[in-house]
Order: sequence, then C-alpha cells, then structure tokens
Amino acid sequence: IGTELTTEFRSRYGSDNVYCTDIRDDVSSQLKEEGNYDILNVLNYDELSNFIKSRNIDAIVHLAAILSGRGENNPFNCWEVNTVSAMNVFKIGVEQSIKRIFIPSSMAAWGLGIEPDNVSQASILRPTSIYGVTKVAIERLAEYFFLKYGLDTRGVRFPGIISSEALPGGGTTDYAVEIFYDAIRTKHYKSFINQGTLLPMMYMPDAIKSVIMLMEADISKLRYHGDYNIAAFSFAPEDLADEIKQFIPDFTIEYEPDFRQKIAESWPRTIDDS
Ligand code: AKB
Repeated sequence: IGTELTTEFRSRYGSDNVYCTDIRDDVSSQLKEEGNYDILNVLNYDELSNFIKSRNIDAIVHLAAILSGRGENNPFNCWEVNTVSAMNVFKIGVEQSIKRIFIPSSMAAWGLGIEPDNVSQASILRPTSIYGVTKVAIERLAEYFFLKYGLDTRGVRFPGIISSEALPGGGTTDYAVEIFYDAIRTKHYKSFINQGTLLPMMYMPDAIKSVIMLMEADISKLRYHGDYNIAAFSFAPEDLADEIKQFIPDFTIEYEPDFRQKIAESWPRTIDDS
C-alpha cells in the first residue's frame, strides 16, 4: 500500500511535503528517486520521534506490519512489530500534537462467531490469527486515544488488496496477486487457498482512494475511528483463474491448501460497508 500511496501523496501534496520511510532499502528505485526516502525503524521510539519532530510532520500514515501468513511463523514477533510500532505512533501523536494519523485495520480482525456473509460494522471481533489480534488491539487503541486525548486516528478494515505495482508481502490473500505473475511466467499456479474459498478483495487504486477520502474527511462526519468496514468485491481462486484463462487460454491452476486456508476460512466472505 505504501508504494502506491506515496506516489499518490507526492502528486497531490507535493514531493517535498511527503516523507516515505521503510526499514528496507530494496524498494523500487522510483520511490527513492522521486522524493524523500529514508531508512527508519518504527520500533525505535527515539529514532521515529526525532524524525517526525525534525521535519515538522503533522500527519502520519503508519503501514508497517507483519501480515497474517508471515505472522503465524512467529506470533511474538508479529505482536511486537505491529503493536509496539503503533503504540510509538500513538505516543508521538499525543506528544507532538500530530493532527491526523492513519493506521489500517483488516478483515483479519474478524474470526470466530461471525455471519460470513455481509459482516457488519458491529460484528464481534474474535480473530484466529495473531495478525488479526494485533489489528483488533490497534483499532481499540485508536478509539481509546481519541476518547482520552482527542487524537485523530483513522482506519479501514481492508480486504485483500490487489496491486499491479508491488509484490505481496506475507498475507493470506497474496495468492490473488501471485497468480498473475505465475500465469505470465509459467501458465500455471499452485494455490495455497482452496477452490470455493470466497474472500473480499479490492483493487489497489480503490484502496488508495479510500485512504485519501477518509484522511480528508471532516472529523465531524466520522462515527468511527480506526475501524471502518470497507468492501469492493469477492471471489474464489477459481473465479480468478477463469478470468485469467480468457487472456492465457492454456493457464492451469491446482490447489494445495496450507495453514493459510484455516485463516481464510475464519474471515468473512462478503463485507457490509454501508
Ligand atoms: C492478509 O492477507 O494478511 C492481508 C489482510 C487481509 O490484511 N492482505
């Protein structure tokens, strides 16, 4: 998300007014060359705080996180990376009177006890992945800091996001991006998500638009803080394979579900974002 959001922010607000950071240096050369780009560890409170203060930053979009698939390899590390970094952002938000913060939540916030179709804003949040647990914690912290200090944090519960610009990064919905690369490279895809597993998805430009619309909205219009339901469309792996076959007729798909299948099955099939 950060890759494409940075490009959009630079064109809307001017490159000099946008600071893009990552812990890694292996991002696209476009990101590095077309504006500010710095290496930063969001778990290091002092480093983050000084960075924000020295540049007079007044709004933060915090996207660093370990996603649902990778999170299961080391739940303790996932908790640390996702929640400690968010807590650093909340603390700096309060201390430096940051005007607005965006931290995305995810459909991973749902799990046990939901109606899988048209899951509502108020549905119970009992995630089964550690990533989902961190997202629920961050949603609730966003609300808490708003009530306590008036800190303006906003967020949406993103479905799987499909980008043509950046590779997926350790999520359960990664299959829906990987499939295109394998279709072009080998005309075959081995899906770790099973046939018939319907999941909510969204095209990246729509996700970017949602962040901008929410960030620019007047606070008086907001009823929620870090946890707006948002939806686009839902499909299963075979639906995507059928579409790809229209362009690559000899494309084939096989199914070899792994541990991510269980995570996918705990998520809603469709989301009510009314
Ligand atoms: C993941 O699969 O972990 C993410 C998400 C739904 O938040 N794409």
